[in-house]
Order: sequence, then C-alpha cells, then structure tokens
Amino acid sequence: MISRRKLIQLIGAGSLAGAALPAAAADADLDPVSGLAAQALAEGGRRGYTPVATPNGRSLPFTLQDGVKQFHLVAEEIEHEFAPGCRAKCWGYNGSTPGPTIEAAEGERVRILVSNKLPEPTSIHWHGVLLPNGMDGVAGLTQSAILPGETWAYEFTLRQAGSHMYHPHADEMVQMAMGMMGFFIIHPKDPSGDAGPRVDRDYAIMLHNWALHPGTYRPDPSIMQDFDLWTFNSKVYPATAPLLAQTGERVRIRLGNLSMWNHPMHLHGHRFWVTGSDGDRWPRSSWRPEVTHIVGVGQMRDFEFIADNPGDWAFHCHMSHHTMNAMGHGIANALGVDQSGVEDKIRAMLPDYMAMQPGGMADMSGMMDGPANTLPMAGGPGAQGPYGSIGMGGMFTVLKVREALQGRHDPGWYRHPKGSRAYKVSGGS
Ligand SMILES: [Cu+2]
Repeated sequence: MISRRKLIQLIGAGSLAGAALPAAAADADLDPVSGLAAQALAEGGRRGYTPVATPNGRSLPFTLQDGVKQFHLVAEEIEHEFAPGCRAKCWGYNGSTPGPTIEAAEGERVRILVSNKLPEPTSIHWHGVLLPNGMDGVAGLTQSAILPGETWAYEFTLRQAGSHMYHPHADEMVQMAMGMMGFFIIHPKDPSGDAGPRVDRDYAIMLHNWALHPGTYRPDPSIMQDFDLWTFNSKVYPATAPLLAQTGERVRIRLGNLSMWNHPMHLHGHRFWVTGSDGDRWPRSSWRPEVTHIVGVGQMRDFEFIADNPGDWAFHCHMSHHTMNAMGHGIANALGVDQSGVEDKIRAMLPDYMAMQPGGMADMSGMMDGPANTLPMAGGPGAQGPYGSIGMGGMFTVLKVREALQGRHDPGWYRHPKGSRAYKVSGGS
C-alpha cells in the first residue's frame, strides 16, 4: 500500500496531475488511424496485444511510478449528453460516464488513486478482479468510505486476464443510477498462449439504464424497473458510435452490464462465439456459437467473430423497449381502433394525452413536440438511414464491415452490390 508520506510526495511532485487531468484525451494524443490513445497503442505494441477501444469513450492514461502503473480516477458530477437534444447532470469519473477504461496486463502491479469530488462518500469496487480483501472497495466492510475531498489509493498485482469493471460500493443504488461505472480490462501476459488468436479489433461496451424522466435533467435513482433511456457507453442511438471492421478481421466485443435488466444482445450477419466472462477467458471447449446471448445484470460477456460479411449490420439489445427512448411505455393501446377525433377531444381535457396510433408506433418516430430535453421515442430525425427512418433509439448501433476502411473514419452507408438487396414486387404507387 502506498504510504501517506509517499502519496504527499507524489502529489507534491505533481505526478498525480490533479489539476491537469484530461477531461477527454486530446486529439493530439490519439492515433489518427485507429483513434486509440498513443500510450495504449504503445503498450499493446510492447506486449503484443490489441488495445481496447471504448466507443464514445476512451482509455485512462497512466504514469509509471517505481515500476507501478499508476492511474487516477476522479469521481465527480458531470454534464452528459445522451444524444443531441438530451443532456443531464450525471455522476461519473474524469468528466465522463462511463469513466475511462483502465487497461493493464496480467502480472503488472497497479495503483489507482481515487479522488472524491462528489457531495457524498464513495468507494470503488474492482468487479471481478482478484485482489487482497482490503483492496476490494466495499465501504464499511473492507475500508471506510472515501469522504468528499479525500484521495485514496488502491494497489494490487494483477493475477488474471479478462474483462472486468469498476463501480462504487457506497450508496450504490444512487451512484450507479447516476452513471458511475467503467471497464477494467486485463490483457494476458502471454497473448500467444491459451488466450486464442489475437483480435484485430477489441471493443468494450457498457450496458446501462437511466430514469431520466421526460422534461427533467437529473436521473431518478429511485426507479427500479421503468427506465427511460437504455444506453451503450451512456449513449443512445443515433449517438452510439458505429463499430468498424474490415473483412477478415477478428473482432471482440466485451459487454458489461451494470444496469437493472438483463440484455439479450443480438448481432446481425455474423455468428459470434461467446469466449469469456467475468470469470476471464473461457477454455476453447466452452466457446459456443450464438447470434443472441444474454448479458445478465452484473455480468460481462466477450463475443468474438470474424467480420466476413460486408455491410451495415445492426447490433442491439433484443428487448424491443430497450431500443426505444422515453415515453414509449405505458401509453394507451389503440392498435386497430378507429379513433378519428377522439384523441383531440381527450387532449382538450388532458393536454398530455397521447394514444398509440392505429397502425402502430412508427408514425411517432420523428415526433419532436414532446417535453424539453426529451428524445423522440424511436430515434427521430437523427436516425435516418439511406432508405428512411431506422426507427431505433436506445441500445442500438451499426457494425460496419467493409473490404477496405480509411482509418477510424465512418465509411458512410453500405452500397449493396447489384442484385443483393430486397426489392418490391407489387403494391403501392
Ligand atoms: Cu436490453
């Protein structure tokens, strides 16, 4: 454990960079081709692994202190945008939710400094990481809570490789509902060993839910089931970054679930293997092929596949309400009902009244006259694809597989080779 004296020395030497913590990695620090932090790329190159990309997020920079990899997380209130048109005061780390991804390798010793700038005590639990009991971060059980204004250090040697997470273990219900969580990815010491083939692209996506009620600006931590927003790395579609891959590449998607629901995650166009969990990478004999796999509450799952099918492929949660935004729940069901004139009459008495439309909800996907700070329930104007509204919000993104990609730049929509797209046979005009 780092001594108080040593900590004071570190702070004195400016090595904690308390005042200079980057809110987001400066573009200059990012590799122009991969979009990954130069430091993470250098580490991956030195150790022979592919660094993790956190779509819409970033990795946490580190410094080396006497051979220890040192990170600094600052728990704080942040201003977060779920998608253009919807912002909220959330809680996170170093300016973001999820907090930046911690990345290290098996066998390394890490020291993680945690500063509390929240209005209440916190702690950090390293979810799934094997460590000494006193480093487990459970307030009251293994340590006193970290009070506002305090900085604590966690220090341990990494004994495993796999996909893990971090989150508070103090007033969890509130702090996790407000967005406090992040990834802790540990790469294998020997990437050529049992770990299986090296992946060419490694993505990490955190699944979460938010009770940001229409017209409000702070998540409501009291909600247990009926959430308004369902997010990938705290973004809803169309603000979720696309996942890019070139044909022939091996892709891993690491999924973490710190929400209050299970999420059956579904990938189009590819069969993936489930290759790992919080229990680290699975032996090859346990890998299994799937196109949909549930990521349970508190779990992590690693999906791997060869991107062998060019196109724009949906990747989403299969709970249909989890690909919608607020206002899509609990409204009157008028499917098949001729309600001409009725809605207007009811609205004269109840201004907020809204019924499901006789032909379904698709008509309402672009509805923009809802309460302030509230996204259209099904994507809206930003969710336009090349053939019309995609009609999705929430936990939805697009895997873009191309024969050639220009670095990290979105290649635009897929152009289907002649004769390979569904076509109209009859009807309409
Ligand atoms: Cu879901």
